[in-house]
Amino acid sequence: MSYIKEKFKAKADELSAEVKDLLKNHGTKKIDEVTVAQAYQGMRGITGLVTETSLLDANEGIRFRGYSIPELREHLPKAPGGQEPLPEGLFYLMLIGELPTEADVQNLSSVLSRRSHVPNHVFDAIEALPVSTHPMTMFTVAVMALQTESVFAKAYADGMSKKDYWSYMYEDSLNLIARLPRIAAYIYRRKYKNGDHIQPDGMLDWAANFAHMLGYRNEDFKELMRLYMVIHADHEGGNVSAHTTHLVGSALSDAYLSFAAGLNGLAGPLHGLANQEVIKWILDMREELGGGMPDKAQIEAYVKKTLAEGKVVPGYGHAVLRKTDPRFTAQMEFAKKHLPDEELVRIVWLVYETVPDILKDLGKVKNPWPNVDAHSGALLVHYGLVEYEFYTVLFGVSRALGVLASLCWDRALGLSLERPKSVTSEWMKLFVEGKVEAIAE
Ligand code: HAX
Repeated sequence: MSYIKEKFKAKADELSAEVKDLLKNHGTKKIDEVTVAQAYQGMRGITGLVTETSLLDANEGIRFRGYSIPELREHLPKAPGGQEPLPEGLFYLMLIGELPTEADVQNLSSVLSRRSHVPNHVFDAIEALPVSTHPMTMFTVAVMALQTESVFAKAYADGMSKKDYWSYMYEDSLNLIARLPRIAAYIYRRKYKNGDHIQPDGMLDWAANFAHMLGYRNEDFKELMRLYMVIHADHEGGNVSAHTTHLVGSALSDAYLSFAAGLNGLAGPLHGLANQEVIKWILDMREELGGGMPDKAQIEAYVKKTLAEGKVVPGYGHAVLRKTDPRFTAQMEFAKKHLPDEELVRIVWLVYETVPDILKDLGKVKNPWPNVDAHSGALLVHYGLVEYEFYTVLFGVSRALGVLASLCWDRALGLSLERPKSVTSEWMKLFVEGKVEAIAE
């Protein structure tokens, strides 16, 4: 067993014992109550999930095992000569709960490189789809095709014991993370570069190799990919992609089945697809205004038009956050350092100065501030990655790090099949009239 896997097992055994005690001594203690509005309105604010890898604060933003994004940028190991954190290090942190050393990160980089072979039938499955297919659909199909490689599914079919679930989930998770950049790059080169594919470079770290296979040689773009893969990796457990992966995994579906389900949620415009919607919205605005840099009044008018058409302003708002997303700020800092004069970036900043006041004036938007998706497209366009339908695939590759680390923990802690109770509107009406009692199991 690899030393990282052994370390994970030791941590998992320790926490499993603590959770057993928690359940034995405090299992009936209430942590929340549920209102009628919460049942209808997306269960906002109900604390009903346990996710070890990260925790979101409405005002402060995300912390991964206690570390904020600025702290990750400071403390996680970097590539030689680089300044952005390596995503392998974040994966280690989410899995083990401790900051990795340089050697830990190098070890993970080479493990991922060794496991990155993708069988041909996965590429055949992608090729079977029309080139016009949305990249996220190709990506999910490819992950499903890769499910043939699940060691968890094979071991389950052979009758594995419950105590070994974590081990096979760990192997599947590492194998899947290792293979995703190759699959994503294949989709990109097939759809946008006439199928002119680029072989992996085993000497590069996970994110730099991804940039290389996409066809980008620029060192700053590699740095952007490292940062991008870190900041999109996890956002605690209740967001659609994380929750879906966890939910499907709770049926003992393997990592491939669970992650593919999560990707389908990420592909929705209110979640991960918002990154393509943002840049599309900005480019449409620029075109409608005749090209060039718009002024604040023009942006204001365009935002009001978007709202009048009954649409949302993409990249703004959040179900939990109530301040500017630190993932937006991290990208803004990157842009200030590397590409302060890029016109699209300056438009993003002017939109940031304009949109929050307009959303506040609507009186119903709980968070008028930008989220992670408001900035990412402008950075990618600068380096030449202009094919915005691909952006959610980048998000998906990164999201694998968080949701798969979580799946390892789910199986290590023996978390149960997820099965909350639902009621009908008929029941709800009787309940508010006092004709039926609240259901407590
Ligand atoms: N533009 C216009 N109206 C907005 C809005 C926005 N950016 N954000 C929220 N609202 C509206 C809602 O549509 C809702 O209107 P109705 O009552 O008429 O239905 C009202 O304000 C209250 O919504 P809320 O409670 O503030 O927000 P929710 O928790 O319901 O939804 C969303 C959170 C992120 C879905 C929402 O803010 C939104 O649609 N934003 C734009 C899409 C987007 O950027 N999504 C990405 C989010 C981050 C993420 O997951 N990235 O992957």
